[in-house]
Amino acid sequence: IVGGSFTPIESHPWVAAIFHKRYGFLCGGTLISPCWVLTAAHCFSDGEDTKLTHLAIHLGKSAINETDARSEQGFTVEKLIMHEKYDDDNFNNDIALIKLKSKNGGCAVKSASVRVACLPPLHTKLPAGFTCSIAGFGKERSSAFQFSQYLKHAEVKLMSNAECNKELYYENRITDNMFCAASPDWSTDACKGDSGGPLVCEASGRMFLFGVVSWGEGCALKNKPGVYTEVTNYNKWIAENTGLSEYTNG
Ligand code: 4AZ
Repeated sequence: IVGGSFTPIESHPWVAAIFHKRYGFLCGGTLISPCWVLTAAHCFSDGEDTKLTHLAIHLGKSAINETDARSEQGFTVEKLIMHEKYDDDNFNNDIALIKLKSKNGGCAVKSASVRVACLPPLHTKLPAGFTCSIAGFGKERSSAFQFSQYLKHAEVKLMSNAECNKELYYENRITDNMFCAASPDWSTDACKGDSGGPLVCEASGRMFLFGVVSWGEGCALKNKPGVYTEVTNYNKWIAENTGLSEYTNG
């Protein structure tokens, strides 16, 4: 995250950190039920080549290079489901599900640092200008060599797709499965490593997962908003693939 501020995991307890056992930190994710993490498909764009045994998922983590045994819960991956229509060329349908597996057979246990995020009610559309929050361990500047040592969060404002598809911004590259968000002074944005992580918005006193960090040109560049996967388009896909009976828990 460029700009914004450091935040304890307790403020974003649904944040998951996805690691590759060889390459280190890979992507963010969001815990949407005790056994399932929602993330971005492009994190695994080598597709079948991502060996599930190479992945590790950590919940309750505030620092990328430190393990806090009191707050953390670690998992391996039982299943990785990439959206069958994910398009590597334009990042359309950039969404994937991870089923967690632990040694004792259980999944995530609710605590102050581990909690699920709500999926928004079907077809909820928030207005342009609405303020939402992003969180992740991504780079603090595009030029940084390393990811952020600590979890960060920042506020961004939603943009309409009509606006974001203008020539000044992304000239018709924003599909109906994406939306844009940015800070009005272009000082704050998601960056490399924040991919897969949450954009949550408060509605009726609760935080709902509306977006998955997907792509953008650079980070915090003028007229180049962050682009997010539109989670409300996937309630049915999520329900079918997780077997969670409800389309929404909102
Ligand atoms: C990335 O490379 C990335 N500014 C993610 C988000 C954004 C840019 C790049 C948005 O994972």
